[in-house]
Amino acid sequence: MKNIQYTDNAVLPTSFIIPPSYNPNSSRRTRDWVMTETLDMAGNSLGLQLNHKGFMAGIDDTVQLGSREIWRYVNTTMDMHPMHIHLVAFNILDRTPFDVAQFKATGNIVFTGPPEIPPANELNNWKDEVMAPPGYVSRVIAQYNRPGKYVTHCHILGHEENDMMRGFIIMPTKDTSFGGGMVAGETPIEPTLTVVGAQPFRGRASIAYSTDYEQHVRLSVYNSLGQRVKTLINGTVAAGLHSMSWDGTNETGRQVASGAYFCKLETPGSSQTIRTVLLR
Ligand SMILES: [Cu+2]
Repeated sequence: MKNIQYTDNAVLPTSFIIPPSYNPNSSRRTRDWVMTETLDMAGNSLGLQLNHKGFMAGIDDTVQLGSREIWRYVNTTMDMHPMHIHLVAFNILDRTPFDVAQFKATGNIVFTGPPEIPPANELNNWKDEVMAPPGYVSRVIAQYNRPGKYVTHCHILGHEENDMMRGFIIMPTKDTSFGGGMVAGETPIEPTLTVVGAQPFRGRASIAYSTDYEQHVRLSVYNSLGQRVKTLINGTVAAGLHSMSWDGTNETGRQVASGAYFCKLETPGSSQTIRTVLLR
């Protein structure tokens, strides 16, 4: 066996960039997940449910692609449940105690104390799981950018299997009841641009960007001399995640040379450039 020696030149970053949190006022709707547990006469659990249904009971919840929602986990059970939303990053807003007996009797949420602000490790941060304590309404806010079928569930295996898991669908809808677009006072989170896949690329580069709201975007490719090689899109796009591909050709369809290229995403309020390298 060969004795390999090397020097590790890696340097720890002095700080991390944490993307800004969502403004709660930008939520288009609030969706409740009522968490219940059924017990037998001896107090043994017969199962746990979300909105009084199990996983196999079909899907009731459709979330508009690109929209933001506040989700409330309303925990009427005796236990803490770590609630997960699959493939969605959210901010934890707060947890508020409520009268469980009253809720069970009338269906009304009556709060019994002020909202409790999350501890520092949960505040202004990105999570995919929230601890939902018993007798509390736990609120999270997320933007639903990836179309498809997903689940929200308790992350304790014995709970999710018995039956604390529900599906939901993220898809474009014609729902305009929330007005669409931005809410007054909301600071827009500018679009983010990424090149997907291996770098340097051969053949086709996949470029993805997301926008918070419907707006005009221009996505172009420039060469290292600053000349525009190709415009990939120049028009109005809907809120959500979009992906485009660049096949290494210019406006006339000719293959361009190997080398570094710059993808530039421009909106009325922002401009962002990332580098990509084409190999022939
Ligand atoms: Cu649980």
